[in-house]
Amino acid sequence: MDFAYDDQNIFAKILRGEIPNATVFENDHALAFRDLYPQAPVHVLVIPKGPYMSLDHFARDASADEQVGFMQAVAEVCRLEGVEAGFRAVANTREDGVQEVPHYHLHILAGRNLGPMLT
Ligand code: DGP
Repeated sequence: MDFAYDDQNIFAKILRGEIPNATVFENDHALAFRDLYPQAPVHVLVIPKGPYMSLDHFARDASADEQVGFMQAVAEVCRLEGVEAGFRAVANTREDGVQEVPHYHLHILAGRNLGPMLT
């Protein structure tokens, strides 16, 4: 699998500070910010700071520190957003997964019953 990364994608621009975002949490390896088009009362995107285009790219090539830092950011988002009743984590991937932005991001959705996963 060739994971070509396009550094002109919108989330790369957010990471470079070229586009504003509503930050929820940030650490050395990840940034979490609110989705511009929320589909639930809580809709946060967690992205790695490194140039990874998808979940499988990140899982294959990111260092252990990057992967731990990313998951710690997920845990912090859950804590800060108070998702005791539950949440859904989604990583849309490439064409069939209908991924719009080619920088790996995990959607964290919560705050209402999200219904069945597949439609
Ligand atoms: P997807 O690639 O299909 O998993 O979803 C991309 C998500 O990114 C979508 O829910 C809308 C969100 N989004 C797109 N552009 C921006 C932006 O400029 N800022 C923020 N905060 N979210 C964005």
